[in-house]
Amino acid sequence: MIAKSIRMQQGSEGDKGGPGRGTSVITRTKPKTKKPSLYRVLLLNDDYTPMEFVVHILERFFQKNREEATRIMLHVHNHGVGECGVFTYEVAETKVTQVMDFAREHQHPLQCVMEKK
Ligand code: TYC
Repeated sequence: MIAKSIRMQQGSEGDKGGPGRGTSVITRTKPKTKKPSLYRVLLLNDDYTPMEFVVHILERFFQKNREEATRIMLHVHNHGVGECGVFTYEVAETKVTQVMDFAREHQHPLQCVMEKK
């Protein structure tokens, strides 16, 4: 976002610091509060990963309770894809890596991806 509100400060003789006469600095008056872009972390369905393993992933890495984890797992199973959560870029990237590493360790073909909202 581009700051809309700026104010001119004129330098003058006798100033403690800052620019001298005839020079100026622009000072931001409005707090800069850029909202970070958000990313969905998605699980993809496959025919081989056990349902219970997917529920465990959702509990362990996405802090879902058993009921919510089961609901999301069944949604992915029935629709092919489903949302585990929405995070900033670095957090989403970490979740995807954690899930992919854990699935690979257990030799399941589960796929986890992120997409910009
Ligand atoms: N389709 C899998 C099965 O029938 C279960 C499953 C659900 C797999 C969700 C992946 O992301 C997934 N065992």
